[in-house]
Amino acid sequence: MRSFRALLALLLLWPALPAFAQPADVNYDEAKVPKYVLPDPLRFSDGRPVKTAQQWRQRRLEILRLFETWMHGRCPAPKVRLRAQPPEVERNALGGQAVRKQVVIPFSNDPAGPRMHLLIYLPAKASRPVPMFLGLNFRGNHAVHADPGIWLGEIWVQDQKTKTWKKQKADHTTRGAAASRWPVEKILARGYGLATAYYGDIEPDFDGGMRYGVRPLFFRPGQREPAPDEWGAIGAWAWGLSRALDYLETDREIDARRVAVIGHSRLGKTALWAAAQDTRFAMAISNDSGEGGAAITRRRFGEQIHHINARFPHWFCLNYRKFDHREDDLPVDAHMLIALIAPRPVYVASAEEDRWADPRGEFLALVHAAPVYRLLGRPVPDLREMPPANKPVMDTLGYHIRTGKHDITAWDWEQYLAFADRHFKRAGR
Ligand code: GTR
Repeated sequence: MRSFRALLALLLLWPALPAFAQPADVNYDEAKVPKYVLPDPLRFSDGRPVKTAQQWRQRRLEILRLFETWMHGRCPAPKVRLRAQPPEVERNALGGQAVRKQVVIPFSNDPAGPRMHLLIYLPAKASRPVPMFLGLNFRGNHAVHADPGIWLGEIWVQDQKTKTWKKQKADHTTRGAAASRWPVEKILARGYGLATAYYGDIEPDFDGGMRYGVRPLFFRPGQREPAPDEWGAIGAWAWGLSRALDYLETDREIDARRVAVIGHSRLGKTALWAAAQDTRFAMAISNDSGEGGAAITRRRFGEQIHHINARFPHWFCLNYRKFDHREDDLPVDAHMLIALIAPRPVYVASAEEDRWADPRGEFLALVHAAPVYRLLGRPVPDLREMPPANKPVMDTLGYHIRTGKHDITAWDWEQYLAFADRHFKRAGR
């Protein structure tokens, strides 16, 4: 009886509980954020100022190396183009509204090795190549939409008792389970396509999951773990996004020069890193990406480096652990990650109740990336004040803070569609 009551209390409390036990040393008091000095993106490491677009191109490479060395690790350059299998195409999907394509992209010749399953929806009535949103998903392609034609793939699940992970066929009852995060019909009606893949296809998201993913495919003979400056899981997922883009480039119905890479939370960190490295991505959208994504690391508010490295030791490169409790020594910060994407448009979004991700820190990264956009002659919105809730600001940079929780919602997508319209649908395109 007592345990029944406890269970009832837990169920009633459930919506109010944070998604995980918050560490005791987390700061949510703005007055306790210590003063910090950000590295200047417009100054070379040797102190010389960056005054021209030409100089910025050199400085950009310097910053990219710093992110590779200290935070995300180096990703291997693709030596060979992966050979995708011929896609399965359904021209009458979603009641005639969409063309659906599904394609298997093996990452090696080993039939048991990792492979990505890319799900693509295109508007059925497009008369010319369409611009796209491309993003990884958390729960498998079948969870993105209830469409019964989506392959029911394998996903990684953790056994709650033994805490061990295994890969198993997804349960058909989870079809469409994440549909609130993927307003497919709306995206199509606005003239865009959507491409998505399950992030666990590239590397499963747990400490020790590396051996089931793509990273070991690039080890030197005898190598068992990445060098301190070699990629972590976020690097692997970002690499996977670039391989998905390789595929989109081969599809004549898609305009691969207008692909926005998008992601929520850890996959928002991934989207930013993908766009920072791969200049083929025409736009980046970071939804609630927080620490290690859009949020300024030097602000000690919400999640910090030591929290993330302790809970997710596989996400960043080994060198990143040197900065636990030492964020001021990190040679980069989030504004430089955004600056790496300049002059391409970047949209950063926060949610009011998502204090763990530090909404103000996410906004400030845009503020401090803006000088790079200005140097490159790109208009930026007025970022003097953080806008009120649910009032987006957008130009080449975009930002909003939405009321509500850590999530990606239909309202968030409305803003991303408006942002994409602004940049992808200008006259002449
Ligand atoms: C949290 C993590 C965040 C964020 C989030 C997510 O637990 O601390 O950095 O990435 O997970 O991806 O859902």
